[in-house]
Amino acid sequence: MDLVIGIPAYNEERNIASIILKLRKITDKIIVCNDGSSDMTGHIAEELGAIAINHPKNLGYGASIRSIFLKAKEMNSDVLVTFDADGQHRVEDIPIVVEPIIANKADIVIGSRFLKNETEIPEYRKFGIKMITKLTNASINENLTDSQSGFRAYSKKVVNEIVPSDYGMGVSTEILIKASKSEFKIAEVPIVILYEGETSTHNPVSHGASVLLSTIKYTSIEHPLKFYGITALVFLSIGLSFILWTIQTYAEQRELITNVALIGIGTTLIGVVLLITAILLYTLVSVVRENHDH
Ligand SMILES: Nc1nc2c(ncn2[C@@H]2O[C@H](COP(=O)(O)OP(=O)(O)OP(=O)(O)O)[C@@H](O)[C@H]2O)c(=O)[nH]1
Ligand SMILES: [Mg+2]
Repeated sequence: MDLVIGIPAYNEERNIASIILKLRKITDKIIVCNDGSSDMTGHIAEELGAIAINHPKNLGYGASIRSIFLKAKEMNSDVLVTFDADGQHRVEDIPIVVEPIIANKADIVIGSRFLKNETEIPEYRKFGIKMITKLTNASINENLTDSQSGFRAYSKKVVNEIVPSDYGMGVSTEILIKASKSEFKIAEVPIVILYEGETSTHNPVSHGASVLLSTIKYTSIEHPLKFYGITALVFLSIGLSFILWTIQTYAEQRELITNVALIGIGTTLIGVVLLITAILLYTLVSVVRENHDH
């Protein structure tokens, strides 16, 4: 079996050397996508014999996953494993993540951080990842525990067919949605995530918010009528009941409660905008899909 390992790396000079040296015991096909680092990441990767892709500037995690996918496709390997550069993933977990692909049981295998109890992820991160995973599950009809893990294995079929396009952390969800559309089988296996010292590249709040937003983007575009339509109906019914309340009190007491009226009008307007969005998006998505199929 021909295995290639892809590492997205941004300013990881502290960890990248030891990771490459450990991975070389498993395969000599190691792609490091150095995403415009301002440190020695790229040099170290090249010196240690990794296949280095250098982005001229920092484009984002997803852009690196895209570059890694394209390179792996060109190399025509049997399995692609994506592995973080910050030292949080264990090299000894790689065979576990690869196994279901070799056994032909899955096309994508996610190394889940939530299937073993010994993981020590901070509570706020757990909460965010679980919420985003729930949203992703609802959209692709799966029952995953960790849609955001960067430790994954992909079969040759997946690498040949899927071209990731999200430049940010939203790429994890994007790939799953595309995989689900192509009816690829997604499996999960337990991995251990290490939290030792400072490993995060991004501020957790902005990181969480941007992943949440892109997840909403991907899932809402799949079902625009459901997503925006239901929200619109909620706003409209609240808005209209406030307006009715205003009319009723006016009829009974000849008195206008301005606050209630304003809330009513405001909420109704938001509802109308959402309803229009739902219809527009639904039409747009249908037209695009039709053109796509022909
Ligand atoms: N190419 C690229 N890689 C990045 C970027 N930001 C982070 N990474 C890499 O993506 C991997 C995961 O990044 P982290 O910031 O640790 O994200 P995380 O593991 O989801 O979050 P933590 O739980 O805080 O560690 C590491 O290998 C980083 O080097 C970026 O802007 N570009
Ligand atoms: Mg990390």
